Amino acid sequence: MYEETTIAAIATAPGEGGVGIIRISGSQAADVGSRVFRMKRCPSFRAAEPWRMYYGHVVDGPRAVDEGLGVYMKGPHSYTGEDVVELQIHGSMEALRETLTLVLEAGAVLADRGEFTKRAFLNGRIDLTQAEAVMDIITARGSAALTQAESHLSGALSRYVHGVRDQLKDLITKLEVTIDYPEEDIEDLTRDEIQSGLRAIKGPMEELLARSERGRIIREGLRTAIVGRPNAGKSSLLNALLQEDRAIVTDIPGTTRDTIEESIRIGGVPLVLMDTAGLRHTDNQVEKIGIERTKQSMQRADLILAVLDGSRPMADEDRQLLASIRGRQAIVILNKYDLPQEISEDAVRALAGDVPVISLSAQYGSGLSDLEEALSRLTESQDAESGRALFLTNLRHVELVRKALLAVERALSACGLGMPADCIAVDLTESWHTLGEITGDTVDDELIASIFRNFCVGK
Ligand SMILES: Nc1nc2c(ncn2[C@@H]2O[C@H](COP(=O)(O)OP(=O)(O)OP(=O)(O)O)[C@@H](O)[C@H]2O)c(=O)[nH]1
Ligand SMILES: [Mg+2]
Repeated sequence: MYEETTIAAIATAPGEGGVGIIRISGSQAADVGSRVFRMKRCPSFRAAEPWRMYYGHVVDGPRAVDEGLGVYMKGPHSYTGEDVVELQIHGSMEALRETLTLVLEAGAVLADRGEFTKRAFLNGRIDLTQAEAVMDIITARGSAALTQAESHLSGALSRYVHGVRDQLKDLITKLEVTIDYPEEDIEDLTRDEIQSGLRAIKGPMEELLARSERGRIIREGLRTAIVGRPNAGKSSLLNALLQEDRAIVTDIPGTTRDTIEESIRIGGVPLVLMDTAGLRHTDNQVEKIGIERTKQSMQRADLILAVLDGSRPMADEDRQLLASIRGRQAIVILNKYDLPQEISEDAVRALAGDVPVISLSAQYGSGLSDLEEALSRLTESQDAESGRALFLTNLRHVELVRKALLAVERALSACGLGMPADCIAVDLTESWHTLGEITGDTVDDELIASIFRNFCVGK
């Protein structure tokens, strides 16, 4: 089916750029390319030396539309595994659109989102984890996310999944021997073997899932909630970190009503900073809703920046806040350090436990570098961890591993209860099948279509 159509799309980002690329893939790629691109030293792409750049012009009949370079990549040694022609022209939207129109008139059809990568998958060039890694690289925020995506692209996740599936297959085979002779019970030896085999799978799988929480942070950023009493200086702190006047700052308590989210990068990991409505008792309806949102943000946060006005004695709201961050990942900020201080670090630790306490002045910027340093230390340790181990950065993979683990756990307890071999085999087969969905060995067309729908056009 796929060989029948030749697809084309603009592969570079919309907007102005020095160079823009049109990608054409399919059995007719060379012919389609030759119809719109006239090369100086070669009559057509069929006659061209593959993987060599040729200078030429995009032409519309006698009219030259743009000049550029054309390259022919012969299948199966191309991104899609099919014949591919890429035209590198000037990166103006006008030139690219006009060239794409000519390419479509010459016989190509417009590519769907992710269709180039989908063809690479269907042609067996890459598996599903690698296809998804391509998209993760394109959308990576921060160096740690990029490192992980690259490792998935190189097949690290596939190798892990294949390894576990092989182990499961071995165990299933051992069980099948017993199933074929139903009158015989599973021998103790086999049972022990199966149990220890399952334990060897279970442990690493649990570790992988635990690490995948880190994976989410790397992908989406460390969700950081700035919370505290009204007028403590939360919005001032947000603005100081962003180095711009993003949030409204006034001396009226209760200025911020809605949660404001902004992304910044400190160290290799992105932070999603959330400025929130100040915590206090109020009868104002709008402020009440704002405070409710603050509480939600706090719950969802990976990190809490608890801001206190250090120039004023601790209030009940401050005490409640400090007590609520006990045991959470948090940094306490004593703001307004430019004024005489009323709150000591010891008083903070007595309520919040052993947390970093940083004195600074959001308004004048002093002490801000201490906070940035503390944040970078936090993200650096996450960076270092990410460099070493494999993790799951994709929610689809997390869900599948979780499901596969449940099946392994069921099989283990079935073993322990002395259940018949075929019962155990059912769970193991389910686990094997579920893991196969990660790499795409056992997926249906519907799922594949939905995965590639999230891709961008031209990839
Ligand atoms: N002296 C001094 N004043 C500050 C400092 N940081 C903030 N302020 C002042 O404190 C007041 C409140 O600051 P905001 O940043 O609006 O406080 P907030 O915590 O966002 O307050 P709400 O939005 O009402 O919850 C403003 O008048 C700021 O100028 C500081 O470091 N030193
Ligand atoms: Mg505010």
